[in-house]
Amino acid sequence: MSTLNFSDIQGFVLSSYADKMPCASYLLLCITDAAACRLWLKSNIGYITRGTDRKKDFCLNIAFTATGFRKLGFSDDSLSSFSVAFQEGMASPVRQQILGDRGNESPDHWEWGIPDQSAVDILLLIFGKDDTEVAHQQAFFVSDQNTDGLSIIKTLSAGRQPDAKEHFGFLDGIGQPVIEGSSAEARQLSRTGHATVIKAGEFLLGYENEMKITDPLPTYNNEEFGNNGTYLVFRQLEQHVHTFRQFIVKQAKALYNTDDPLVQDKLAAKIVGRWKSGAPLAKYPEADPVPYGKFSEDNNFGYAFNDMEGLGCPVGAHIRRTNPRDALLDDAEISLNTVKRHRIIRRGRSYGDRSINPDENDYKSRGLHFICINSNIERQFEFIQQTWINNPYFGALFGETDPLTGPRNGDDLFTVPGCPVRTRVSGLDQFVTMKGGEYFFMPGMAALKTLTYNVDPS
Ligand code: N7H
Repeated sequence: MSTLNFSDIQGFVLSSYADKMPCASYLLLCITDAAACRLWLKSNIGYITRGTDRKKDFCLNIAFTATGFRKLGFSDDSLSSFSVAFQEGMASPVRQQILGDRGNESPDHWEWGIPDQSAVDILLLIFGKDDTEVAHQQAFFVSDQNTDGLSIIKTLSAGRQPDAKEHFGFLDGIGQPVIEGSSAEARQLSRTGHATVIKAGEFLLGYENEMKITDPLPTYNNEEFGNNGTYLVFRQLEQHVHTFRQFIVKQAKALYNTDDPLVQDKLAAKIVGRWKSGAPLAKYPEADPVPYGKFSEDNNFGYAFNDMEGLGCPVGAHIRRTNPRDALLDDAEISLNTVKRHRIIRRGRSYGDRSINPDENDYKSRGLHFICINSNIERQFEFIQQTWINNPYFGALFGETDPLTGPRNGDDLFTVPGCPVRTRVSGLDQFVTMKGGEYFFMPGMAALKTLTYNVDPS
């Protein structure tokens, strides 16, 4: 088992900071002067939160895009040692195709991350115990005067929410892998009743991964640059809460001829794969076992032995597509081991105010700043998005995509297996819209230091 070099890893890889720091600001920055930016980094590097820090007031982390690295002087040779997806950028035509960012979700409709218009160089993540602290730190680290060789393209905030749920009303952040060697196994076990320990190399460069290899490190200045670094995926996903609610109400009426809130909640749960409380349908197929207002972080379940047909959790449900667990292949163990190569650590947070009454459209913008960590964008995040979420033939289904977040393809179907007959939900609306995003590299601390020196000699 690998021993992690905690002090060289940025803290955000190991923690979401959510318990102590419910407020966050994500600064999308443009480098206007590389030399001044290096100086800015040099004077602030001591504030970057490391894996060994136990901060109480605020945390600060940083990540770079390929355009940012280029502005800082990375040569073509250096850049070609990074992931191809990272080099090309999320808005590039190839990645757009892979991710299914088409129609009103194509980059020309985004609010940021558009090449040549609002391309981002640096992502600065600031977390704080309250909004005042975050605003204070933001003013301290980046001035509006462009004196640090940086200008602010956009500030995305994720403020405090009234409860631990996301905007559609579900508990989120339950199913997370544990990084081998991170000492988080016991905590995860006691929190969720289960811990899937995954090789560190799936989330950090420089360690062995689930393929039993240690990937070559990206280089800059020295061969070790990529050590303890990782890739961070950021997608701003707007959630249409009123549309989701309307759809559920209308479909419950059409399919079951009822306005019963319990039937409506069950249909919504079938789409996600968990009840709003967080309790998994594979284990509790009939009703939410948790009293209203309480949570369940139960993650101790599979599908192969108790719900292969999807009578509890539909095969096409969001959580079953994004982590098929032991039911991807015929053999449960091989399935589990295969799925381990396609996991991500989710670090996203909700943005925008919670809808007071989802039955009415308040026309406010809200959603999820989806962030995930993985050491191989193509094999982890992009694979989940392309091969599982967007795939119309996932799990022997036909003409269906992820009912919650998938692109609509004209058929817009969702099958809810049932006995004696299945239910076919049709006319799914678009509940989520992609608004902007980018691929970043989050370097280890020693690598960050080399960014404060001069130009790449290679
Ligand atoms: Fe998803 N939601 O809040 O309704 N997600 N997700 N997700 N998601 C999960 O198990 C949601 C998105 C994963 O281990 C839950 O933690 C929303 C993308 C993965 O069983 C809920 C959006 C991708 C899991 C949501 C969104 C993923 C997961 C159940 C978009 C990857 C763990 C709570 C706005 C590309 C599955 C939980 C497992 C679970 C929601 C997007 C991935 C409630 C609203 C784009 C891997």
